[in-house]
Amino acid sequence: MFCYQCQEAANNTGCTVAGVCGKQPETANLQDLLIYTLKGISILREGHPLEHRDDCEICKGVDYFITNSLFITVTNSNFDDEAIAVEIRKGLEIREGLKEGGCVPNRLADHDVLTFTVATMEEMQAKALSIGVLSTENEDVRSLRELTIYGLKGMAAYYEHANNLGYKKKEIVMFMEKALASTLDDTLSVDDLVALVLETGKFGVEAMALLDKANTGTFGNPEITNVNIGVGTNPGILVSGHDLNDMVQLLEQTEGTGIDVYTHSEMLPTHYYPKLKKFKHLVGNYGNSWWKQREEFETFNGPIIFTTNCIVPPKVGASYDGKVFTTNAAGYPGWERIAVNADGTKNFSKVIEMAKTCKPPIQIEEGSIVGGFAHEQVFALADKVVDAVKSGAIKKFFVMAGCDGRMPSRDYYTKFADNLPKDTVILTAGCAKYRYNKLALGDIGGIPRLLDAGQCNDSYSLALIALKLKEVFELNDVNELPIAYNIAWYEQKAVIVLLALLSLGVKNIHLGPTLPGFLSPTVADVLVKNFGIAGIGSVEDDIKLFMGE
Ligand code: FSO
Ligand code: SF4
Repeated sequence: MFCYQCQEAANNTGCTVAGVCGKQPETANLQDLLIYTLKGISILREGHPLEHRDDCEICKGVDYFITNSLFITVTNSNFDDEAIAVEIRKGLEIREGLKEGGCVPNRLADHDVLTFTVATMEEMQAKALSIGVLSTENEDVRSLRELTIYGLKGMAAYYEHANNLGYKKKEIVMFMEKALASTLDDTLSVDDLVALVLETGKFGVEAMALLDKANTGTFGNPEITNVNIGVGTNPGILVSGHDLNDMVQLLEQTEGTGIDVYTHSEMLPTHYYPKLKKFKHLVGNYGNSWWKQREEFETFNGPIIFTTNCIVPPKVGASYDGKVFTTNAAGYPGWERIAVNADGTKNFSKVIEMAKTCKPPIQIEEGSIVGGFAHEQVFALADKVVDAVKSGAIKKFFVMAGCDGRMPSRDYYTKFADNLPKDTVILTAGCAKYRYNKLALGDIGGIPRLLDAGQCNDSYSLALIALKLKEVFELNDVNELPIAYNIAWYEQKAVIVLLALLSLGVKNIHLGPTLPGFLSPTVADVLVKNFGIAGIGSVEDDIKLFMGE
């Protein structure tokens, strides 16, 4: 195996024996082969006109297959070899169906990706050895191809959530196909691939905008909310991941059953949406970010649902091992999957019945945290914010969005938030917030110093807020605003957030705790020279640097 797609890649160069995330080599190989299979489908499908996609029998379900397969390969999403093998077989069937239906490639017509066959697990493992990341020899080309693919994985994750709520945009999937096909095209130069990376960012903005529309259109605009971090006295179901469509169905199905529902990690923003927070049995947020699950699931007592990543393989003998369910792209061997019914709904009755037999959660924290500062809520406070900037009460905003992770060096973000001057405000989104969302950071004239917009995809809200401030202050360039970007990354959704910010013209983003291992020195140099991308240093030095001291 060779995988270097996340921030925890071994030695920041790549996992080769087993994943730091717990991914076994066989699983990594199957994920590589699934991506390879998608490239074949993409070559056949990239030219399909938009109109044709709705009424073509062969194409039905292919958009979903592509996005869901990309999502399956996102870090910590799916560890289930059998399930991934099923997807590979499905992918080959789709490829053959497209060929039989008369689809002809516009490029790469002789490529192995259009004809290879594998049926058994052994054949898949053998095939995977020659098509993985290292099969691209030139390290710059490899870096740009993988940067594109990781951006697509993040984009696919966001697209899938929007799609689950009935919001689609075929142009986004068409771009995914073009980009996937391009990663096999040896005629493309390094410059072409740099342009492809930037275009990926542009479509990343589109995917995030679509998801924002889906979430706010379905559940209303997030509003300021105090979220309980203690527990109630009923048994509970804990929901992790990012899918709000699963969340609403579970809330409806648990209403009146005596079962409480809790959010974990990236599900916290559920509490901010008017049409979700109205459920009285949505009791609180239990615990912290994804990597704390091994201890927090032990004390929760009730069943847990993973609607997406981030899954941490349980320790042998973990008490919750038999109580975890997965759905969508998430999967873990031995954990039961909640399937989608023909009408698009899901039946959570097994989880609910299990919860009834469980003890209530053990309280691990008490009090509340505040959030819900997505674009409309911040726009509603715009006058206050603008006055505070004009009066000098707010000197600077810090965008500290992104992911949390296990590395002890991520303490940097806690210290950074804690040591920022008191006349600064942090704008956050994603699970990165758990490094500082329980600190007593106070407020500035009633504006909390930590404004949580929501999940990592809600970084889109932070971009809209920046654009709004640019308009209010009549500036020409978003980089003239008193906003600094100190972003933490872990997996591929953070990659698309980064590329999206670059495509919106944001410069001088600091990225940590380490720069991605998949950036070759040349590609890193391009990002540094054109966009001012930088890593992080010490808390003291960085605060001085950002504050212009
Ligand atoms: Fe975190 Fe995991 Fe949302 Fe990621 S829970 S790390 S970037 O999946 O998607 O922020
Ligand atoms: Fe390693 Fe990250 Fe890949 Fe897991 S996802 S194998 S930790 S690089």
